[in-house]
Amino acid sequence: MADLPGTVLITGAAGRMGSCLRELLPGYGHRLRSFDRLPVAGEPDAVTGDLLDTEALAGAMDGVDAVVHLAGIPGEAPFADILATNIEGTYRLYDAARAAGVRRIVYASSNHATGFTERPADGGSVPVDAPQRPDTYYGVSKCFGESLASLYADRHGLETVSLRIGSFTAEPRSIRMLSTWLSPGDWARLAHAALTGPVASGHTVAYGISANTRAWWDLSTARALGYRPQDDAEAYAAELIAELGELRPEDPEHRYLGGSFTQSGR
Ligand code: 15L
Repeated sequence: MADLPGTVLITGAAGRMGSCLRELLPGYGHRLRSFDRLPVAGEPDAVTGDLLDTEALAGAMDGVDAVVHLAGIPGEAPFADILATNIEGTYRLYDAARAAGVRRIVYASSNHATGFTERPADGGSVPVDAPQRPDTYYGVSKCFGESLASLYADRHGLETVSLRIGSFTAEPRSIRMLSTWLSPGDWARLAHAALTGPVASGHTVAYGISANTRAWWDLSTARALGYRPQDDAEAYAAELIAELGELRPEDPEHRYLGGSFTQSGR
């Protein structure tokens, strides 16, 4: 395993996934700096700024070895908003990192980059090299981010890891989440592995879920980074199924892994 990076910049640090990393990653020995549109209390080093603010981004990169890029719109939105924040903003983030000589970027992609993939009929898992099949403009922006990561790895030699996150919640809350859940503890394990593990051919794409018995996605590339998930949504299955019933043919995720995102209809 590679050495621990120096300062790790977390964009979207005030959000749910960022707050989890701010709490748990120092326990793995990481030194963090937060970047968010909202002020992050209690962190003198935190940078308050927008992804489109090139100057704020350049300042935030000072002395940074690796970035975990979480900032962005977390679901479907009008295309103009997705374009500005998720596409233009992600480009500006990558380019500021390149200019500052950052070594590695870990990018929060999403399972919605492949949301129009059909659920395997045999109950097996979808391989990580299945083609991109975005289910929304949001999903398209995640495909863009993955392509940008590949370009910056090939052209500029940045190490990049794109994590197709499933459903990050304290506990699974739906039948779909029995397959897609990523627990807070596993999220910290995955982020640590993505920051420190070996990156094959400059850019790695990995799904980000817990060790769910009903997993829909193959975790082999996440495991190759050193990720060892410890939680399994199955522990909640009996209770959730008693409350909600099994997946029915009319449920959107019965056919497509992206579930309701495939029906967002914008
Ligand atoms: C995502 O990408 C979203 O950011 C999150 O809010 C959830 O909807 C998640 O996917 C999911 O698929 O559950």
